[in-house]
Amino acid sequence: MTAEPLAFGPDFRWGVSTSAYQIEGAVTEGGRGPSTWDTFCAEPGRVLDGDTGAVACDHYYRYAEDVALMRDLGVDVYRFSFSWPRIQPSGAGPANAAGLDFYDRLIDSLLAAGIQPAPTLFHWDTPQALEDAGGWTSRDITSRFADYATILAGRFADRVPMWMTINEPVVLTLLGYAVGGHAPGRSLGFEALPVAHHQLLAHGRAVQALRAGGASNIGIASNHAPTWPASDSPEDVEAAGLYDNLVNWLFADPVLLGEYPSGMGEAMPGPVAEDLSVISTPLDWFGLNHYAPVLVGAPTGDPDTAATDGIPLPPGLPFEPRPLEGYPKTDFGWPVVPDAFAEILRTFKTRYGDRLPPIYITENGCAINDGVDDQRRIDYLDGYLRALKQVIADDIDVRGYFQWSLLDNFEWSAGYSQRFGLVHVDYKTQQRTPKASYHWYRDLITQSRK
Ligand code: PNW
Repeated sequence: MTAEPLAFGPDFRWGVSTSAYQIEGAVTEGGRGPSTWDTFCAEPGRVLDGDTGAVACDHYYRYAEDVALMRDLGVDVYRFSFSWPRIQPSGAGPANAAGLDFYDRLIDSLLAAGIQPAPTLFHWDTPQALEDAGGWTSRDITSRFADYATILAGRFADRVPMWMTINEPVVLTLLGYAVGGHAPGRSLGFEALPVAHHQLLAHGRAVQALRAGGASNIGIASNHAPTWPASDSPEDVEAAGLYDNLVNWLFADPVLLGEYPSGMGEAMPGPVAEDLSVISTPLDWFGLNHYAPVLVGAPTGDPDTAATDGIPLPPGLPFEPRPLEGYPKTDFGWPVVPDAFAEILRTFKTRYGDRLPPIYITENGCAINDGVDDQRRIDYLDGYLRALKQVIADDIDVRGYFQWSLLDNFEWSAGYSQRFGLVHVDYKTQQRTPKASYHWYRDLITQSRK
């Protein structure tokens, strides 16, 4: 059986994604201040094998080699993130010149290689000093974030053609503050809801600050996936619906509709109605990160039925994630379900209609730990891109796809055990070796431009 060749039109934008803490290293250099992830990694038992991002891929020093890898790959766009504690070591006050200089060098070398820089302002590395003052539980951080956005626009708006504010506010809320599996490691349960509101408000304020500073073409990078009920029982359907509101619509509705899903606004702090008008400041595009669907049922009280990736969930939750069987799995244990990718895109179209701006896929990829012979990554990408192509043919306006990730890198609480890269990294020598999937992706990009 030979499938039709996979190609997209010549205008479709191809990219790769990374984030600062996951690749840069050099955490005490160039005047960088500590972030919550430096602190979290130093706490015993938080990250697998005690790994940290102290060196990571040494990208701070090897960025030129990484830009050359992207040039040879042929991507149009590179999505990376600014490290807030490199730009403002304590999260407030004047910019750190050496931090800005690093991103100048990176951005200029990307432009020289014909690659558009597409930075994210915040990918989870909160300056520790801000965390000490309450972090994302405190409304004050939204003012700090707006100041930070102003600094970035002032320095880079002349050269950066595409911007995004915050990466996956849902993951910082749930893993960072509700269950504590990510930095800052807090276990607030439902008390973490203000963290969602403050990130959304920070997003809206940053959009306004970026535009005021001359930046344009602004979006967000939000993680979304279908939530499937574990059975047809009314209890499971209700539990899955709740979970769906919490992980998907709590984050997308305020941005795209200017409202919270019903009942959820009341749980939020501050002048919520006023805030929603800032949060829904129109975007030029919506960035969607997608990995895998989630199966959810009503709580059984049996700790063995819940799939929590080893993170203990607070007791008394009204839902319970369950293992999704019957699909191949990546080495991280995430199910491979290309149809779910199509489903979430169609759901966005149905839910938001004309209020949905053009979409970019700002992350998609898989952990496959097979070294450079990563045929299983090629199979994953092929399946997900075929699903995407079908959705585009059905008239959903998706303008680009940014694969996660260019390099194997620091996979948060899983340390270096999970490899998402198109390029293999030997963490002892820092040697980069393109994998089979890198060559496959390059050929796909070439084909699509014909
Ligand atoms: C994203 N989940 O994180 C992040 O944006 C990346 O930094 C990360 O490396 C990548 O996906 C792979 O994990 C996620 O639990 C973390 O569903 C957790 C989930 C999804 C995405």
